[in-house]
Amino acid sequence: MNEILNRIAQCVEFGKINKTSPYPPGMKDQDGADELTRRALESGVKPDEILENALIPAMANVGNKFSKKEIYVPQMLMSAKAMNSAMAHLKPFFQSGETKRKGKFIIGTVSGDLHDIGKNLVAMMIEGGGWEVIDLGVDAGAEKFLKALDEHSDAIVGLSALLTTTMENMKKIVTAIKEKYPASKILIGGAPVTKEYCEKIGADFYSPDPQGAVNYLKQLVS
Ligand code: B1M
Repeated sequence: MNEILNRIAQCVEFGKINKTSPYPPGMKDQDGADELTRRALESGVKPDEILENALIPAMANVGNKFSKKEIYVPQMLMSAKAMNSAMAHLKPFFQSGETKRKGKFIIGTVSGDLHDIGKNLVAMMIEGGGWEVIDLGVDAGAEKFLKALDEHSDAIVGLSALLTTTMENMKKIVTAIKEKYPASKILIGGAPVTKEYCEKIGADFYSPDPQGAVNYLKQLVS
């Protein structure tokens, strides 16, 4: 069992989606995360074992390498695609409730802002960390976040902003959420955002990168 889990982890870490995928060149013609995950499930490996012992550690490595600038956005996106191809096989088990997730995470890019590449990376890393992600997309205002919280009041919230102008909308969203859900935890990030700004607007945590976001969520449930 360990061998197949190691192989899935390697596919995710190095971005090997499936057998026909030409990337990375060193893994050409080999099975990818897609085929190996299907085979692991067929041979009786449990979905949460695949998540905990292959996908999560692989994505943690990806996050750490990205934080240390050992890999860049394109490699991270390939890892995300490989992880998604594995997750497609696991999702039915999670959705049926047969396998438990660590919790729920609502994420969106704030009102007026259409940048979603960073937000998607954070969402993908958190999903890879074993959380259910509710992605509100881009241009999401307070109303949208509150509606999602009405449905998932135990969820942790993440806000992303890439513009100095739209960053100001984080304050409105944080204020509205804290007013209705004072116990909620809000994590913020995005290129112009800082720890000082996070403290100023009353958000709970600032992370400059996806791995920091994963670590924060992990620490909240440990
Ligand atoms: Co725009 N854009 N853009 N843009 N764009 C920037 C952000 C800009 C810095 C370019 C520049 O002028 N040098 C500038 C902002 C200036 C400022 O406000 N200080 C800018 C501008 C001005 C604009 C427009 C206003 C341009 C115009 O129309 N005149 C316009 C605004 C549209 C709008 O949003 N309303 C605009 C439009 C666009 C495109 C649509 C063309 C496109 C977005 C496509 C898309 O996202 N689907 C785009 C792009 C691609 C960029 C740049 C080139 C790249 C952004 C990106 O994806 N980076 C950007 C310049 C640059 O950064 N070099 C730029 C890669 C991504 C992985 O990084 O998003 O920072 P990032 O995410 C990081 C971290 O910040 C963190 O983790 C990620 C991974 O490390 N992170 C979080 C992000 N969210 C997080 C949340 C967390 C935790 C961590 O917790 C919840």
